[in-house]
Amino acid sequence: MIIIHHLNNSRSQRLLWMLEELQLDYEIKRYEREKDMSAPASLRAVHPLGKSPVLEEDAVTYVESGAIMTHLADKHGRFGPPEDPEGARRWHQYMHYAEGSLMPPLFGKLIVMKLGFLGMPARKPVQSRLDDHFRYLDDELSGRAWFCGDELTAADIMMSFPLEAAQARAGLDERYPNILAWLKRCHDRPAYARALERGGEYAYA
Ligand SMILES: N[C@@H](CCC(=O)N[C@@H](CS)C(=O)NCC(=O)O)C(=O)O
Repeated sequence: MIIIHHLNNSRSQRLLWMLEELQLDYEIKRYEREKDMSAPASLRAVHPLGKSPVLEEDAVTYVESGAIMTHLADKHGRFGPPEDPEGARRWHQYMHYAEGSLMPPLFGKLIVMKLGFLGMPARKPVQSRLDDHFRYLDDELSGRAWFCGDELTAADIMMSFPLEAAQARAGLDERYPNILAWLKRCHDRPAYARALERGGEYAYA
């Protein structure tokens, strides 16, 4: 049995999507963010870092979205790296890029905006870094439906959270039509809709 420790409005939503794409049985344990957006202390009883997602399967505890996705893709033989070398290269790149390159400036923007007046001098440079990413990604999606080619892979599922958050609060708009079309393709998938239904509150869809 799979148990997913799911925090509302968080990265764990994309793991529900992956589980729905794989049509697996799973149980959701829910956690509600505190007023300051942090996870409740009860999540620390599951893993010392107290972050979501956490996946438990066969008495093993998995953390880090990318590692969890890779484990699921390997185990079930679906949504992993495409067979063609270019598709596989892209898959590995985007599995890392989502958390390693795109989330840091998004988090930076969140902090800078929270700082209000104090954060003013940092607004432009942070947004300019984000715009570099959006331009690059829009170009990457030109002429291909998904990040690695013609088929949805776990790399797309990893990329969904940062790009949803970017659309909600970091200036990802109609200047980047290929990304918006890709987001729509993600949101149109029946498994995505089922994951939303099961996950509860999610501000970014
Ligand atoms: N790189 C980790 C990040 C985990 C993470 O920071 N999760 C956020 C949810 S979006 C969280 O639990 N935040 C609550 C907190 O930090 O207290 C992953 O992808 O799994």
